[in-house]
Amino acid sequence: MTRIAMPGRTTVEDPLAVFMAPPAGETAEETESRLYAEAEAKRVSDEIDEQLRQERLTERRTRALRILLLGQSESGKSTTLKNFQLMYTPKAFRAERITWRAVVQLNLVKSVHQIVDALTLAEEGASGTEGQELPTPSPQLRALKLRVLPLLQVEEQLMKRLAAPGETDAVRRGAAPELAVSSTWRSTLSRLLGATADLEGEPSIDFDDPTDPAHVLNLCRDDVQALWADQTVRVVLQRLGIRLEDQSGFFLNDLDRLTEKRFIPSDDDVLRCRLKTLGVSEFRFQLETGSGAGQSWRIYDVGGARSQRLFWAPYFDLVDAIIFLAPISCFDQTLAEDKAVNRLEDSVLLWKDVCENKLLAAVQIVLFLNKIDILKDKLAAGIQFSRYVTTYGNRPNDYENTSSYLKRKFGSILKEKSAVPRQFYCHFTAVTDMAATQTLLARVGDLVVRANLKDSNLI
Ligand SMILES: Nc1nc2c(ncn2[C@@H]2O[C@H](COP(=O)(O)OP(=O)(O)OP(=O)(O)O)[C@@H](O)[C@H]2O)c(=O)[nH]1
Ligand SMILES: [Mg+2]
Repeated sequence: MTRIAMPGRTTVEDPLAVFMAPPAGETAEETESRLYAEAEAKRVSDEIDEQLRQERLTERRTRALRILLLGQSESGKSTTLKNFQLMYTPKAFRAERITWRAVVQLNLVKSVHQIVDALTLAEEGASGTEGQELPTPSPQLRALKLRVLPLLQVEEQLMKRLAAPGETDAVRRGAAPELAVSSTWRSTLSRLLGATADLEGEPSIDFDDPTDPAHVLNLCRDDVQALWADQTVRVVLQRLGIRLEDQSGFFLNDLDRLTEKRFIPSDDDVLRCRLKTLGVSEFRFQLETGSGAGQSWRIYDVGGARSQRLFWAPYFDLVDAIIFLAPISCFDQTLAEDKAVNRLEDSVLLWKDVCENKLLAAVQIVLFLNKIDILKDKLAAGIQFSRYVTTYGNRPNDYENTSSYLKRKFGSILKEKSAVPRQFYCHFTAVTDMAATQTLLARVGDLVVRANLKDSNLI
């Protein structure tokens, strides 16, 4: 007979053991039939459990799983969303190419605009960021600059065409105007521009339309090429601290292809072009094949600029997981919306806020330390990490050391700020790298599915 010890008392009989014990004086035959009946009862009970588990599984699967993309402006949220769209709804994604064509053209012209502005500063005798003298542009270079000026009108025209009604003023403010649109406006525009689509969902483009910016771009191609290759231009940009090649939406190295009159952006162009998000956009899809078939998903992409962050909170109690993007290449940059704030510092503060937010205490966060390709280029170009991140001290100015330093920093914040302990899922990414990103996103999806099943005691 089983006895259990009760503190401060004499031992008593375990009531469950008493209840479960075989009847006294049971014959061998009775034992056999009792054991059979017990096994049968267990089988039926297991069958019912399994049935309930399957029902709960189906119920879980019909509930959409939600991922929220967070991070400062230009951290790569919309680019991550584009990867999801390319993976799961490629036809619909490609049907929007006509809008992306205009965005790529706009991005290209923006780089030309920056060169023109830099040359104007040099002509006016301005000095560089460290007080250095800027070289004086030669008459030939000045003539070249004048020849590309029609492109600034193209920029104006594209901005007007792409901006949602009423948004034009907001985006034109400031020295470096940036176009920002909401996802609803983008799809409307896509439909307006490519009024018809072929059977593959490809929009048809009227390449002969004389107002198509491709015509001016094509005419200015050689001059832009010469401008970008000019040594004086390179020195002026360098002394002004402008690294066009590290900026979002840099396409000057693809000039030949982009200035073709029949240019259609590739998937890669669409991932690399820059269009700032306004508001929140939701992408829905359902998996058709594989182990997660039937599972519905919602991905939410928000605007990351400071004025946009107030729209985040309403999504906090809806989500199953967060992908937080911190662009670690921007250690030497400041926020477009506040020149006094270092971008890396802003990402770290935002990460702290997200980790300690009570509404998100039970939400799994996956961190993407993004733009590692640009980080590598900057370090290779000799830009000193410790000059901007003084706590880095005199450690080597290379990718291995800087990236692992940042990973530790973000990891320790997660540990310190999470009310409920969380696993630290951290990946070094370049979300413009389609193949690597899509593999990673599939793994993140699996993680969310597993966490969701575990929460419901289904695994
Ligand atoms: N080279 C490189 N470019 C990247 C990477 N990730 C994003 N970009 C580019 O950076 C730009 C900004 O990315 P977005 O995805 O628009 O940034 P966002 O976080 O949505 O920005 P907001 O909408 O303003 O909040 C785009 O031109 C992207 O192509 C990366 O890892 N490497
Ligand atoms: Mg965005």
